[in-house]
Amino acid sequence: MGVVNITPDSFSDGGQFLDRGAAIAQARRLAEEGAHIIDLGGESTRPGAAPVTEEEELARVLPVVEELSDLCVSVDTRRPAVMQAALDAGASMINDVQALQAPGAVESVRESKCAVCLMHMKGEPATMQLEPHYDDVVGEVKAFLRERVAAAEAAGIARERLVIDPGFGFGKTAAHNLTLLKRLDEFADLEVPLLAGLSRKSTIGKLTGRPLGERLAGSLAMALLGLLGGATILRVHEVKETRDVIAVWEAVKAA
Ligand code: 9MG
Repeated sequence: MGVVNITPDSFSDGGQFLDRGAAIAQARRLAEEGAHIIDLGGESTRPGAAPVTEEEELARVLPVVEELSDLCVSVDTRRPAVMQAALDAGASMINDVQALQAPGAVESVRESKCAVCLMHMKGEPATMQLEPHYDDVVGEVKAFLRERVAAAEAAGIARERLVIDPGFGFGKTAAHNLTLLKRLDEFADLEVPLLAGLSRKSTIGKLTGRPLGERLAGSLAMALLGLLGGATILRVHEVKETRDVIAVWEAVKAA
């Protein structure tokens, strides 16, 4: 899954693709490099990001979705109205960092055949990194995802449409993120495909001391650890290099 943020202030590529043409070109480049899914976002969930109105989010995302109708497009949004409009415009997946908890979110996706990513986040983006606490981070994240999968199924969204994501960096310290990554294989018993978003995240900065623009090696190491832990979708900024990691990992598995 290749990331294209159509925002002025996303944590890793804010401002780069706010221009519609640049966002479309970046999506096409990532697809050519081997991304199977393009994840478009019009709202930054970075702590401290300026709030965006629903109208602005729609204006950022919809024209780009419409231009990419030949690709498998995911839209990263928490807003039911944006989900609905994105699906009408041709999106194939909704990536919801709030796991369809907003009122009306389940209804927005239920009638479509789209895939849905249910992600764990503790708290709200603005405050989630203020001393997050867990007694058992793996157990609590798993219990949340189990409950959200059950709620989606009960609402009529078939399990085959669902993807789960522990939400690295969303209300988690570096230590929480590392524990989740080390024990990622424990999510297998939820029997839903696992997405991991580790690319360029602040834990890499913490471990390596590198600023955002210099986290490629750390991101690739994280990608490999995600694969080893059972992730089948990697949400990444650098697709070409991540494809190489996957090629090496697949060759070793097949040897
Ligand atoms: C939107 N977004 C930013 N980081 C993410 C992650 O780790 N997973 C998912 N599903 N979405 C993310």
